[in-house]
Amino acid sequence: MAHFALSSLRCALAGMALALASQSVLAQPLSVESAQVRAVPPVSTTTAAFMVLHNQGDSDLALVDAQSPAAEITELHNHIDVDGVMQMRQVPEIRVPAGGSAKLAPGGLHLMLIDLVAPLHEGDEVEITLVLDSGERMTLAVPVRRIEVMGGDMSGHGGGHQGH
Ligand SMILES: [Cu+2]
Repeated sequence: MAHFALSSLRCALAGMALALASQSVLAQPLSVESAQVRAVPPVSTTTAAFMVLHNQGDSDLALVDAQSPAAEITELHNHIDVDGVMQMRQVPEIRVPAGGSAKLAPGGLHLMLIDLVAPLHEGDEVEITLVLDSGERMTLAVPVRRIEVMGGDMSGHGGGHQGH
């Protein structure tokens, strides 16, 4: 009996190891298009990153966090209309429906890079890691580009980040 119990325990452990191994080789359901970071003057300590997220998977996914060595803080943001004034708000996640996409663009959803560790120059590449609700991560090398702003400048950003 003791022998039987031991071998079934081994079997369970082997099964667990197999499950972990197969999880780590799952194909990434997310692909990223047109990623770019806005070039800002050297005096600016914040900037934004834009991209289009495509979900080729069968189930909805969500971007829940982003990290970059180029900034002390990276947040997920959206612009909302408050009494006719566009304001930036931090959002807990950016959902990407199965078979669909989410567009991060000026005036809407974006990744906010706060407290840049060094000035960004046009043509530089910024490393950004996207963290999904599944725990999967995807690291991108995102080019810094000059991006025209629709509807005013980024002056709303300063007031939106009190406490940093
Ligand atoms: Cu922002």
